[in-house]
Amino acid sequence: MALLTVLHYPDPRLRIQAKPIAAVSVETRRLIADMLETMYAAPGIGLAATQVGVDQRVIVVDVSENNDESRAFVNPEILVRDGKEKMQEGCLSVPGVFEEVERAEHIRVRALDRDGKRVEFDADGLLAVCIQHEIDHLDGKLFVDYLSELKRRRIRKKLEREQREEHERSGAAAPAI
Ligand code: GNR
Ligand code: NI
Repeated sequence: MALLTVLHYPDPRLRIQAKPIAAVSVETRRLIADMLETMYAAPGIGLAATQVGVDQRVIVVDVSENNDESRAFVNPEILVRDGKEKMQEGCLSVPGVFEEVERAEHIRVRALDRDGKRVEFDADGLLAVCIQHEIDHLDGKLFVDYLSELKRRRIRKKLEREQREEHERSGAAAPAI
């Protein structure tokens, strides 16, 4: 297993539309294992392949208390959306930012599991929010896209500054003035 690097907003790779997986393979299962390790280490309750620079439609989630209910979905699709719910969201690709987002309260999901078996199920609460957040990543969408332009711009500036400072701290040559 391996820890993967999580891309941070506004990295343009977070805007790539991920491609469906033709068949769940041993490589897919390796990606899932690495994504789960990365998600638990972060720690987070979900992770999309887009966030680790892989343009394939794979997500992992675990919304359990004890981090012992990992789920992986390949080519996930939302078949039905019902009701509305506001929840405070965060994102490993937008560190330190937490904002309310409105999403469907209940969803019906179709996907392949890590064995390539077709699954279909209903989700609500945190699981429904998390799955919608992860599928958005596969479509190049981030939770900050639901905020006002002003808020998003502030968040982008803050993260750009943090990434610049991190780059300087990690020993990059100072620009000659
Ligand atoms: O760890 C995460 N927590 C979270 C909280 C509320 C709504 C969505 C999430 S997903 C996030 C991990 C992440 O960035 N997944 O893409
Ligand atoms: Ni996220």
